[in-house]
Amino acid sequence: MSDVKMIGPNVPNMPWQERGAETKGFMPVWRYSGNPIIGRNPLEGVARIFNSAVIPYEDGFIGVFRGEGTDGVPHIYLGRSQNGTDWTFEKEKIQFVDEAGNPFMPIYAYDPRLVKVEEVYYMMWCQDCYGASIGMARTTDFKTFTRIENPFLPFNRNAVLFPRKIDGKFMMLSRPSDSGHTPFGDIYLSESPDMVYWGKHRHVMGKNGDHWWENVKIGGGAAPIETTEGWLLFYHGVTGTCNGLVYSIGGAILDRDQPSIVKYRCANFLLTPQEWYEERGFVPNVTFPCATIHDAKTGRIAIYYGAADSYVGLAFTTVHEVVAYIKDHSRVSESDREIGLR
Ligand code: BMA
Repeated sequence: MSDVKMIGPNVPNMPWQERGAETKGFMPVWRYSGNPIIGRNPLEGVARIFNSAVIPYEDGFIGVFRGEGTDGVPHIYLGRSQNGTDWTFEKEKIQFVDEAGNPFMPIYAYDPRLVKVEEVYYMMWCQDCYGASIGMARTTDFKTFTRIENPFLPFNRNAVLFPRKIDGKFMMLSRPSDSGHTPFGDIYLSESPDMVYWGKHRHVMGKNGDHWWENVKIGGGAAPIETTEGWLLFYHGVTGTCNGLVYSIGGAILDRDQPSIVKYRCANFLLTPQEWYEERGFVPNVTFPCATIHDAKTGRIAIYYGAADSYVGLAFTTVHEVVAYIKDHSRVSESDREIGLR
């Protein structure tokens, strides 16, 4: 156990379940016994919901969900929940507008994240801009979703905003790659004074040939959680097998003031596909974290992850357990430790 403290809001109504007897004590993360929390055909015209992001809102929770249409095309749907495990969805996909209020829909949209910075909720996702790129929108009421400038050039499919500015700047993780199905990728950090112009790009951490479970590519997952040890990042790490890719959940701790510096990086995965809903589905063997709900007072963390590109799963840990585990199993390479500018 670590005496680390989480810095952030108290969310006493967050979903929570104690570690069950069947989960091994030496594993730092355990699954919700009611998984998957979202099953197939969750609403008319949507075959699967997965890789989705949630956040506390009013007296419950709200989220943006990757809904794979029955035409095979992904779009983002709004969902609400009182307890964080039972969700209801709006029938219509989110209708985005431009800054002038005119309809401005992405051709497709997937892997959304949802992060609140200074009373504004920002969404980021992957969409087409003459190639896979990051799209962004802001809302304050979850009624009007205003798209703002695309932050990066193609090709990039995976962006995660920090929940507060650092030194007056918005900070965002992303994973540039090529136009294929992301055959490679490291996590980078960019900053912006205004959510329009992004720069000061820094390498954060790379795929790791020494950790076989993440030796193909990695990408940001949930919005980083601020702790007294640094920014706790749950991310996805990918390996290749003779039967395709396997997506696991990893953990790292980034420097609080300069998050391109990796302080600790867990050499072991925190969670890897093993349950039927993770091993079996549209894309087998995928656990893909996109959000956490966490409570600073108790240190509890609920991780929301996509499972097999078909379901949403929920897993739990505490900041004390997971930070201790990451530190105990940390192996940081020279290039991850660097500021990340060459
Ligand atoms: C990635 C993304 C994710 C998906 C994963 C596994 O490239 O498309 O949305 O979960 O592949 O299919």
